[in-house]
Amino acid sequence: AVRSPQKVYDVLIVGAGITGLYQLHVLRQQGLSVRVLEAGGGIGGTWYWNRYPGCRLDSESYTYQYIFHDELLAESEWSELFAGQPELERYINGFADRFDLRRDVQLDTRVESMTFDEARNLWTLRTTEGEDFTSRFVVAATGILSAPNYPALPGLENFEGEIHHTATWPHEPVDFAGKRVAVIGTGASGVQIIPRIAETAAHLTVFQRTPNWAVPLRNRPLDESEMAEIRQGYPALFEKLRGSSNGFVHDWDPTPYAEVSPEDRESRYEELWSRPGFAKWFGTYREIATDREANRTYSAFVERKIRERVRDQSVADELVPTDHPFGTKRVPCETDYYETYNRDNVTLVPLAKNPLVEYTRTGLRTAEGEMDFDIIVLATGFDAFTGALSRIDIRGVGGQTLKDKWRDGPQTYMGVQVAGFPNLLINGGPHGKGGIGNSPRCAEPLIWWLGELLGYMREHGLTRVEADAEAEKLWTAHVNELASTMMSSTVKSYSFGDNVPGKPHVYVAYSGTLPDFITRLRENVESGYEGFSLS
Ligand code: NA7
Repeated sequence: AVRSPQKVYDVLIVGAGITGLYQLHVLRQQGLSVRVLEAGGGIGGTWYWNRYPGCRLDSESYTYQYIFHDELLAESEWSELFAGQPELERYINGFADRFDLRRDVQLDTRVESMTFDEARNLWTLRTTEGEDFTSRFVVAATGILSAPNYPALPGLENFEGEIHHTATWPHEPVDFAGKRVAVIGTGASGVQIIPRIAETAAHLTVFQRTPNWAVPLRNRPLDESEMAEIRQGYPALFEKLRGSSNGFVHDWDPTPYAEVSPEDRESRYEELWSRPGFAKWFGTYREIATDREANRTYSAFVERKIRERVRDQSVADELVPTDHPFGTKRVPCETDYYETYNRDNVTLVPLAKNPLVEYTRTGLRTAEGEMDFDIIVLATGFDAFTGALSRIDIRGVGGQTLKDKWRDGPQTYMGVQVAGFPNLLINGGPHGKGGIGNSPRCAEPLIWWLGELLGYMREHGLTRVEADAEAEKLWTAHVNELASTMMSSTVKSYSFGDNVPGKPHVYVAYSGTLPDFITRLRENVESGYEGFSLS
């Protein structure tokens, strides 16, 4: 085919989610030519794709919004303490309109490959439609939980009913009324959608591979006077978030666990339990995350709370996790989740006892026999941290693919670059802080750093940045060493790749704290980008 000469952008950003859009704004303000390529039919990333009933934040709404613009903050209105997907999607669209971002975003454009031209220091991105885009730099804002994970269950082509993954939910509402519905998966998405489906379905069958320690979200509406009060407190709040481990308003209680009497401990647990959101996770004694004995008392407390809510204790037996201590996997927040199992129209199937075998024409076959369903919902999560990038055919120096380089686990420098892949910059992938915890809070420091770096390179006429192999080796070792000390390193989770068949058991997240990461980035700028070769 004849191709017209390519416009060369300064930067192509892949992904128009919360991170990519703000990155666009920052880089464009520096006068760089930027284009955002977005696979979705709309902007918003997570809040565009995950449109399933019950989808909402587990971070307090006002801690999650963009915080860099005073006017935007002065106008901020949140209808609920934990906003639902529709409100978040509206918010992100409002943000894009306000800063006129849409003109530089191309929707329905999925990047299939990225190829680095060593002679010219340029990347060419090809879309699934065969369109090419060329740029000096690429920022991958592709998200840490964006590549859907499907069960490796045969026979999908035979199933004649409706089937939906929570992360690719259709725009037309799915009508569960009077239907026989299956949900596979009981992670953060599963516990949100399960109670909502149960409200109207004729029958809901939940297939659970591993139970989770879900805690009550305690969502509620926010009225104008409370919002006004919240706005008053913004400067102090944002300072607090920047100083917290993961950008949450809740942070560990440093009181030494051993100094608290069992009675005081118990009343502290009760007090935390009455509070909204992650207070029940990150508001506990720090040692609950590090010390098995401390953890045991809290896990026992949460177990009691679960059992109080489930009428049939043999069902409760299945719902209480036995494979992992509280907090060693992502703790889902729920509303009416456990009560859902008291309903006559809901059945829990523990897969350890009755594994799934295949899809059939009319439903699912388990070891015990066939079950018919009108609708199957896959709440089976994501190929986390690495999936979004390893699903793109990314070719760096010498034609090496990123997928190959990461075959035995990711290698990065600060999560932002990979040796052998110059000018490719990642915000929200393995080993970095971007997208972790309270996502916008944790992505912002890297958005800032990338702005500094690209501004600096332009000022100095530099066209190539690449992480040093040695820096990458040290950072990768640092990430793995931090991870090895955590209690969660003994547990199977998506942070170690365990949920995806064939993925190596290697830590793919990053467990350093937000303030530490911010300090590193600052020092990195001051040092003239130590660990990176600029030319
Ligand atoms: P999660 O948290 O990864 O949960 C996925 C769930 O699906 C989890 O219960 C998995 O069990 C289960 N799963 C995955 N594959 C299968 C197969 N093949 N068979 C049966 N069950 C399976 O994803 P979510 O979407 O809920 O949440 C992801 C993040 O999004 C969350 O952390 C929030 O930050 C937002 P497993 O535990 O792996 O045994």
